[in-house]
Amino acid sequence: MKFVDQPLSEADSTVFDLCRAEERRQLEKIRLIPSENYVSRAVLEASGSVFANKYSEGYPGKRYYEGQQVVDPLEELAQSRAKALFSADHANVQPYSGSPANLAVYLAFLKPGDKVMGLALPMGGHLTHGWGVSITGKYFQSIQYGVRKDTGRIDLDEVRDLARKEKPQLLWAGGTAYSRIWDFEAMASIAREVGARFVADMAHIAGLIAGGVHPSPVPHADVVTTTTHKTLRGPRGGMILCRTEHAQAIDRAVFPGLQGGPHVHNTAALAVALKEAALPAFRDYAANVVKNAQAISDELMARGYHVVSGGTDNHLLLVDLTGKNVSGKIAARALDKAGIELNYNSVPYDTRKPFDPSGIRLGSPSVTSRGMGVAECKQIAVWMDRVIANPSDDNAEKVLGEVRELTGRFPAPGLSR
Ligand code: DSN
Repeated sequence: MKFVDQPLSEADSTVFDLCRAEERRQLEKIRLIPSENYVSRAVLEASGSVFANKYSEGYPGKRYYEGQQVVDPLEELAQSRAKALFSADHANVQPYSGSPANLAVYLAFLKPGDKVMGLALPMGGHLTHGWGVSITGKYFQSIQYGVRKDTGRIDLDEVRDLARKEKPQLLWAGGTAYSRIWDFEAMASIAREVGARFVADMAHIAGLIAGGVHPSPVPHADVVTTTTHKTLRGPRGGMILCRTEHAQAIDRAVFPGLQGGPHVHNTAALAVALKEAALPAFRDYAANVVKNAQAISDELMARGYHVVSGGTDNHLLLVDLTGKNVSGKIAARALDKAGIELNYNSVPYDTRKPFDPSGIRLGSPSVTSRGMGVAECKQIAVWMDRVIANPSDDNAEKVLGEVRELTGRFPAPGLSR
């Protein structure tokens, strides 16, 4: 059985070459998708560790498989680091990602047909906060709040009025394309007033909260869900934090309610990422993420772009290209050819379809992980403007040369040159 000992390059040169090609792509591009990042070499190494071989259904000290002598302390370590980092009573580190983490909350607290309220997807929310095409909008009655047309921001008076009228049993805060600070305390008070549980999905901003540059929902929410791979800069995965009173319901909902065995190699990588996020350097990282996103936003606005809500308080911005006479998709594709990777996105009150919307969404977590600063981010906005003004292949090609020169000067964590 010689093949089991071969390195990837020999065992499967096709996949090896694809891995190298993706590594090169991630090195050469300016990666601006706000839900992505570069994990450290240590996180990458733990993700590919022998824990991938292990089944561990259950929780530490109560498993359905033997051989948990090493896995139990590992999971306890990840739990205790998560609790310490976010000052939470309880942490479940098993969700496979953000959507399963959110589904576990539904399973813990609701029955099909119960009423939930969340920020609508086209207004910057997430599918699993009750959007119609998601199971959360199909199996539950869903009420959706939005952002104001004139400000692009959530209006808490509108949220309160809607909650009083509809009386949801679960109220979500959090989103995927909302660039302003959430008032978690006010959202919690609305939930309390109408008798709803308050759940904050901090997936996008978990790293900003860990780094102390954004307010934490933990003191205010019954439950906090998150992915672990966005600004938090951990492996692909999910996590749930909650008050002690909800710990049992949440744990049961994750396993056996929704999932089987946790992905223990991800638990290992998460433990490493949580250690990294508690370091003083991570506070600088989080502060720089915000500064960099604001630098891109300011430069784009100075060049006549409509940034939704007039700017950003966090790591991302949403740009409405309606006034630029180019769709989000055409702009995103041209920018990709120029080595600038982001995603097309609906903007609030978009008149175009989600698959060909008016906006683009971008953010600073990845470029900040490479050590780029305000000067580089302003330059990125200048290149974006050049490409959007003329999305031809020839023009994109010219910008690509300059982009490569910049990325060549900034090594990426975890990647070899
Ligand atoms: N798909 C993620 C994002 O890009 O924001 C949210 O789950």
